[in-house]
Amino acid sequence: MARRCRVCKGAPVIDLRQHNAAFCEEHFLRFCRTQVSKTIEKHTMFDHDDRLLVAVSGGKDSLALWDILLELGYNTEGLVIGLGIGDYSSQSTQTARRFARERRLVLHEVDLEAEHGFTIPGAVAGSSRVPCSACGLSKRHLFDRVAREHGFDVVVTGHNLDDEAAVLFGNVLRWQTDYLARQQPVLPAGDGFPRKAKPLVRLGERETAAWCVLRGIDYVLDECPMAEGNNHLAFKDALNALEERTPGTKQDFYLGFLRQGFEHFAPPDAEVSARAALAACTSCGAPTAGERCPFCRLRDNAARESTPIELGRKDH
Ligand code: Q46
Ligand code: ZN
Ligand code: ZN
Repeated sequence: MARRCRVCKGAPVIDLRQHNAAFCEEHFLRFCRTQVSKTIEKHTMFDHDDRLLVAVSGGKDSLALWDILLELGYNTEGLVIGLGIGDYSSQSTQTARRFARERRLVLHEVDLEAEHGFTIPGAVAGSSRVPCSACGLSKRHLFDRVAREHGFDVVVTGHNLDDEAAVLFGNVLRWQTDYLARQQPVLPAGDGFPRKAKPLVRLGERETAAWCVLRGIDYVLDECPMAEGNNHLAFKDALNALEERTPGTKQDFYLGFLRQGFEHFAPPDAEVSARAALAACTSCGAPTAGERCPFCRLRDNAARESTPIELGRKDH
Protein backbone atom coordinates (compact mmCIF):
# COMPACT_ATOMS: atom_id res chain seq x y z
CA MET A 1 0.00 0.00 0.00
CA ALA A 2 1.26 3.47 -0.87
CA ARG A 3 2.70 5.47 1.98
CA ARG A 4 0.68 8.45 3.27
CA CYS A 5 2.08 11.95 3.80
CA ARG A 6 4.69 11.83 6.57
CA VAL A 7 3.29 14.99 8.17
CA CYS A 8 -0.52 14.91 7.86
CA LYS A 9 -1.20 11.31 6.69
CA GLY A 10 -3.08 12.80 3.71
CA ALA A 11 -2.92 11.51 0.11
CA PRO A 12 0.67 11.72 -1.16
CA VAL A 13 1.80 13.40 -4.40
CA ILE A 14 5.37 12.13 -4.20
CA ASP A 15 7.34 9.35 -2.52
CA LEU A 16 10.96 10.19 -1.71
CA ARG A 17 12.65 6.86 -1.12
CA GLN A 18 15.95 8.49 -0.14
CA HIS A 19 14.14 10.19 2.76
CA ASN A 20 11.97 7.15 3.45
CA ALA A 21 8.94 9.44 3.26
CA ALA A 22 5.98 10.49 1.14
CA PHE A 23 4.37 13.96 1.15
CA CYS A 24 1.11 15.60 0.15
CA GLU A 25 1.37 18.73 -2.01
CA GLU A 26 1.44 21.22 0.84
CA HIS A 27 4.03 19.32 2.84
CA PHE A 28 6.20 18.51 -0.18
CA LEU A 29 6.45 22.22 -1.03
CA ARG A 30 7.22 22.97 2.60
CA PHE A 31 9.85 20.19 2.61
CA CYS A 32 11.58 21.78 -0.44
CA ARG A 33 11.58 25.26 1.10
CA THR A 34 13.00 23.85 4.33
CA GLN A 35 15.76 21.97 2.52
CA VAL A 36 16.78 25.15 0.71
CA SER A 37 16.68 27.41 3.76
CA LYS A 38 18.62 24.81 5.74
CA THR A 39 21.32 24.81 3.03
CA ILE A 40 21.46 28.61 2.93
CA GLU A 41 21.86 28.84 6.71
CA LYS A 42 24.20 25.90 7.20
CA HIS A 43 26.68 27.20 4.63
CA THR A 44 26.12 30.90 5.46
CA MET A 45 25.35 31.55 1.80
CA PHE A 46 23.59 34.92 2.06
CA ASP A 47 20.98 36.80 4.04
CA HIS A 48 17.96 38.96 3.31
CA ASP A 49 20.07 42.13 2.90
CA ASP A 50 22.09 40.64 0.04
CA ARG A 51 21.26 41.27 -3.60
CA LEU A 52 21.14 37.93 -5.42
CA LEU A 53 21.65 37.39 -9.14
CA VAL A 54 19.94 34.13 -10.15
CA ALA A 55 21.47 32.37 -13.17
CA VAL A 56 18.41 31.31 -15.18
CA SER A 57 18.41 28.79 -18.02
CA GLY A 58 14.66 28.23 -18.35
CA GLY A 59 15.07 24.67 -17.06
CA LYS A 60 13.37 23.21 -13.99
CA ASP A 61 16.26 23.77 -11.58
CA SER A 62 16.89 27.46 -12.15
CA LEU A 63 13.18 28.34 -12.23
CA ALA A 64 12.43 26.27 -9.12
CA LEU A 65 15.37 28.00 -7.43
CA TRP A 66 14.18 31.48 -8.33
CA ASP A 67 10.63 30.63 -7.22
CA ILE A 68 11.79 29.17 -3.88
CA LEU A 69 14.07 32.16 -3.18
CA LEU A 70 11.12 34.48 -3.82
CA GLU A 71 8.94 32.42 -1.49
CA LEU A 72 11.64 32.71 1.16
CA GLY A 73 11.64 36.49 0.73
CA TYR A 74 15.09 37.02 -0.81
CA ASN A 75 16.02 40.03 -2.95
CA THR A 76 16.56 38.56 -6.42
CA GLU A 77 16.98 39.49 -10.07
CA GLY A 78 17.63 36.99 -12.87
CA LEU A 79 20.14 36.68 -15.69
CA VAL A 80 19.64 34.60 -18.83
CA ILE A 81 22.41 34.14 -21.39
CA GLY A 82 21.68 33.52 -25.08
CA LEU A 83 24.26 30.86 -25.92
CA GLY A 84 23.28 30.49 -29.58
CA ILE A 85 22.56 26.75 -29.29
CA GLY A 86 19.73 26.72 -31.88
CA ASP A 87 16.15 26.19 -30.71
CA TYR A 88 17.30 25.14 -27.27
CA SER A 89 18.70 28.61 -26.55
CA SER A 90 15.69 30.45 -28.01
CA GLN A 91 13.35 28.37 -25.87
CA SER A 92 15.49 28.98 -22.78
CA THR A 93 15.40 32.73 -23.22
CA GLN A 94 11.66 32.82 -23.99
CA THR A 95 10.81 30.64 -21.00
CA ALA A 96 12.93 32.74 -18.65
CA ARG A 97 11.33 35.92 -20.00
CA ARG A 98 7.82 34.54 -19.51
CA PHE A 99 8.57 33.47 -15.93
CA ALA A 100 9.94 36.93 -15.11
CA ARG A 101 7.17 38.83 -16.92
CA GLU A 102 4.35 36.91 -15.22
CA ARG A 103 5.83 37.68 -11.81
CA ARG A 104 7.06 41.21 -12.61
CA LEU A 105 10.66 40.32 -11.90
CA VAL A 106 13.79 41.93 -13.29
CA LEU A 107 15.55 39.70 -15.83
CA HIS A 108 18.93 40.75 -17.25
CA GLU A 109 19.86 39.35 -20.64
CA VAL A 110 23.16 38.86 -22.42
CA ASP A 111 23.28 37.49 -25.95
CA LEU A 112 26.65 35.96 -26.83
CA GLU A 113 26.30 36.44 -30.56
CA ALA A 114 24.85 39.95 -30.52
CA GLU A 115 27.17 41.28 -27.83
CA HIS A 116 30.33 39.24 -28.24
CA GLY A 117 30.16 38.01 -31.83
CA PHE A 118 30.15 34.25 -31.28
CA THR A 119 27.96 31.30 -30.30
CA ILE A 120 28.92 28.17 -28.35
CA PRO A 121 28.58 25.85 -31.39
CA GLY A 122 30.64 28.35 -33.43
CA ALA A 123 33.34 28.59 -30.75
CA VAL A 124 33.91 24.83 -30.66
CA ALA A 125 33.51 24.06 -34.38
CA GLY A 126 36.84 23.02 -35.83
CA SER A 127 38.52 22.92 -32.41
CA SER A 128 39.10 20.10 -29.97
CA ARG A 129 37.35 22.04 -27.22
CA VAL A 130 34.47 20.28 -25.45
CA PRO A 131 31.26 22.38 -25.84
CA CYS A 132 30.48 22.33 -22.11
CA SER A 133 33.91 23.66 -21.20
CA ALA A 134 33.59 26.65 -23.59
CA CYS A 135 30.02 27.15 -22.44
CA GLY A 136 30.76 26.89 -18.70
CA LEU A 137 33.66 29.30 -19.04
CA SER A 138 31.48 31.83 -20.92
CA LYS A 139 28.61 31.56 -18.46
CA ARG A 140 30.85 32.01 -15.41
CA HIS A 141 32.52 35.03 -17.00
CA LEU A 142 29.21 36.69 -17.88
CA PHE A 143 27.55 35.94 -14.52
CA ASP A 144 30.56 37.49 -12.78
CA ARG A 145 30.58 40.49 -15.06
CA VAL A 146 26.88 41.29 -14.70
CA ALA A 147 27.17 40.82 -10.92
CA ARG A 148 30.11 43.26 -10.80
CA GLU A 149 28.48 45.83 -13.08
CA HIS A 150 25.16 45.83 -11.23
CA GLY A 151 26.51 45.50 -7.70
CA PHE A 152 25.08 42.06 -6.83
CA ASP A 153 26.50 40.40 -3.72
CA VAL A 154 26.02 36.79 -4.81
CA VAL A 155 25.54 34.77 -7.98
CA VAL A 156 23.19 31.85 -7.26
CA THR A 157 22.93 28.83 -9.54
CA GLY A 158 20.48 25.92 -9.72
CA HIS A 159 22.98 23.06 -9.39
CA ASN A 160 21.10 20.26 -7.66
CA LEU A 161 22.11 17.14 -5.75
CA ASP A 162 22.28 15.03 -8.94
CA ASP A 163 24.63 17.57 -10.57
CA GLU A 164 26.91 17.92 -7.58
CA ALA A 165 27.09 14.17 -6.90
CA ALA A 166 27.96 13.53 -10.58
CA VAL A 167 30.69 16.21 -10.56
CA LEU A 168 32.07 14.79 -7.31
CA PHE A 169 32.01 11.28 -8.78
CA GLY A 170 34.00 12.46 -11.83
CA ASN A 171 36.50 14.36 -9.68
CA VAL A 172 37.03 11.34 -7.43
CA LEU A 173 37.41 8.91 -10.34
CA ARG A 174 40.31 10.99 -11.64
CA TRP A 175 41.47 12.25 -8.23
CA GLN A 176 41.29 15.86 -9.36
CA THR A 177 42.30 17.18 -5.99
CA ASP A 178 42.35 20.84 -7.02
CA TYR A 179 38.70 20.57 -8.08
CA LEU A 180 37.80 18.66 -4.91
CA ALA A 181 39.35 21.50 -2.94
CA ARG A 182 36.81 23.89 -4.46
CA GLN A 183 33.72 21.70 -4.51
CA GLN A 184 31.76 23.57 -1.90
CA PRO A 185 28.16 24.80 -2.22
CA VAL A 186 29.38 28.32 -1.51
CA LEU A 187 32.55 30.04 -2.71
CA PRO A 188 33.47 33.29 -1.00
CA ALA A 189 33.97 36.52 -2.95
CA GLY A 190 37.59 37.34 -3.66
CA ASP A 191 40.08 38.58 -6.26
CA GLY A 192 37.33 40.64 -7.90
CA PHE A 193 34.91 37.68 -8.22
CA PRO A 194 31.49 37.72 -6.53
CA ARG A 195 30.37 35.08 -4.02
CA LYS A 196 28.81 31.97 -5.64
CA ALA A 197 26.15 29.83 -4.01
CA LYS A 198 24.22 26.66 -4.89
CA PRO A 199 21.18 26.54 -2.59
CA LEU A 200 19.61 23.47 -4.29
CA VAL A 201 22.27 20.94 -3.37
CA ARG A 202 19.92 19.04 -1.04
CA LEU A 203 17.21 18.62 -3.70
CA GLY A 204 17.37 16.17 -6.61
CA GLU A 205 16.14 16.65 -10.18
CA ARG A 206 12.97 14.74 -9.44
CA GLU A 207 12.13 17.16 -6.63
CA THR A 208 12.82 20.33 -8.66
CA ALA A 209 10.68 18.95 -11.53
CA ALA A 210 7.87 18.13 -9.06
CA TRP A 211 8.17 21.62 -7.54
CA CYS A 212 7.68 23.20 -10.99
CA VAL A 213 4.73 20.96 -11.87
CA LEU A 214 2.95 21.61 -8.57
CA ARG A 215 3.60 25.35 -8.77
CA GLY A 216 2.43 25.55 -12.41
CA ILE A 217 5.83 26.69 -13.69
CA ASP A 218 6.43 26.14 -17.40
CA TYR A 219 10.00 25.02 -17.99
CA VAL A 220 12.10 23.85 -20.93
CA LEU A 221 11.83 20.06 -21.07
CA ASP A 222 14.48 19.47 -23.73
CA GLU A 223 18.02 18.83 -22.63
CA CYS A 224 20.78 20.84 -24.27
CA PRO A 225 21.71 19.01 -27.51
CA MET A 226 25.40 19.70 -26.93
CA ALA A 227 25.43 17.68 -23.69
CA GLU A 228 24.94 14.42 -25.56
CA GLY A 229 27.67 11.90 -24.92
CA ASN A 230 29.48 13.91 -22.24
CA ASN A 231 30.94 12.22 -19.18
CA HIS A 232 28.73 14.16 -16.80
CA LEU A 233 25.64 12.32 -18.12
CA ALA A 234 27.43 8.96 -17.84
CA PHE A 235 28.29 9.72 -14.19
CA LYS A 236 24.66 10.63 -13.54
CA ASP A 237 23.48 7.37 -15.09
CA ALA A 238 25.92 5.38 -12.96
CA LEU A 239 24.75 7.12 -9.78
CA ASN A 240 21.10 6.65 -10.76
CA ALA A 241 21.70 2.91 -11.11
CA LEU A 242 23.23 2.82 -7.62
CA GLU A 243 20.44 5.00 -6.23
CA GLU A 244 17.85 2.60 -7.65
CA ARG A 245 19.44 -0.29 -5.73
CA THR A 246 20.13 1.71 -2.58
CA PRO A 247 18.04 4.87 -2.14
CA GLY A 248 20.03 7.65 -0.46
CA THR A 249 23.35 6.79 -2.14
CA LYS A 250 23.69 10.16 -3.89
CA GLN A 251 22.92 12.18 -0.80
CA ASP A 252 25.23 10.07 1.40
CA PHE A 253 28.01 10.41 -1.17
CA TYR A 254 27.76 14.18 -1.65
CA LEU A 255 26.69 15.35 1.81
CA GLY A 256 29.18 12.89 3.33
CA PHE A 257 31.93 14.51 1.27
CA LEU A 258 30.98 17.95 2.58
CA ARG A 259 30.92 16.65 6.15
CA GLN A 260 33.97 14.39 6.17
CA GLY A 261 35.89 14.56 2.88
CA PHE A 262 36.24 18.18 1.84
CA GLU A 263 38.53 19.21 4.69
CA HIS A 264 41.19 16.78 3.43
CA PHE A 265 41.45 18.62 0.12
CA ALA A 266 40.96 22.26 1.15
CA PRO A 267 44.25 24.14 0.85
CA PRO A 268 45.76 25.55 4.08
CA ASP A 269 45.14 29.28 4.62
CA ALA A 270 48.84 30.10 4.11
CA GLU A 271 48.74 28.55 0.65
CA VAL A 272 45.65 30.56 -0.29
CA SER A 273 47.18 33.89 0.77
CA ALA A 274 50.46 33.08 -1.04
CA ARG A 275 48.69 32.72 -4.39
CA ALA A 276 49.73 35.20 -7.08
CA ALA A 277 47.44 38.22 -7.20
CA LEU A 278 45.29 38.49 -10.33
CA ALA A 279 45.62 41.35 -12.78
CA ALA A 280 42.94 42.95 -14.95
CA CYS A 281 42.39 41.40 -18.40
CA THR A 282 43.86 43.83 -20.94
CA SER A 283 40.80 43.37 -23.12
CA CYS A 284 37.78 43.38 -20.78
CA GLY A 285 39.14 44.24 -17.32
CA ALA A 286 38.04 40.97 -15.65
CA PRO A 287 40.44 39.56 -13.04
CA THR A 288 42.75 36.99 -14.61
CA ALA A 289 46.07 35.22 -14.09
CA GLY A 290 47.18 35.82 -17.72
CA GLU A 291 47.27 38.91 -19.88
CA ARG A 292 43.85 38.26 -21.41
CA CYS A 293 41.14 36.31 -19.59
CA PRO A 294 40.00 32.88 -20.91
CA PHE A 295 36.72 34.38 -22.16
CA CYS A 296 38.46 37.00 -24.31
CA ARG A 297 40.82 34.35 -25.69
CA LEU A 298 37.85 32.11 -26.53
CA ARG A 299 36.02 35.00 -28.22
CA ASP A 300 39.10 36.02 -30.23
CA ASN A 301 39.78 32.43 -31.31
CA ALA A 302 36.15 32.04 -32.38
CA ALA A 303 36.39 35.24 -34.43
CA ARG A 304 39.57 33.99 -36.11
CA GLU A 305 38.05 30.60 -36.89
CA SER A 306 35.05 32.24 -38.52
CA THR A 307 37.16 34.53 -40.75
CA PRO A 308 37.77 32.45 -43.93
CA ILE A 309 41.05 34.08 -44.93
CA GLU A 310 42.61 33.25 -41.59
CA LEU A 311 41.26 29.72 -41.27
CA GLY A 312 43.82 27.28 -40.00
CA ARG A 313 45.82 29.86 -38.08
CA LYS A 314 46.61 28.64 -34.59
CA ASP A 315 46.70 30.77 -31.48
CA HIS A 316 49.83 30.25 -29.42
S1 Q46 B 1 24.14 24.56 -21.83
FE1 Q46 B 1 26.31 24.67 -22.07
FE2 Q46 B 1 25.05 23.08 -20.42
FE3 Q46 B 1 24.70 22.80 -23.07
S2 Q46 B 1 26.77 23.27 -23.74
FE4 Q46 B 1 27.01 22.06 -21.89
S3 Q46 B 1 27.19 23.60 -20.31
S4 Q46 B 1 25.01 21.16 -21.58
S5 Q46 B 1 24.23 23.25 -18.41
ZN1 ZN C 1 0.67 16.41 4.29
ZN1 ZN D 1 38.79 39.50 -20.79
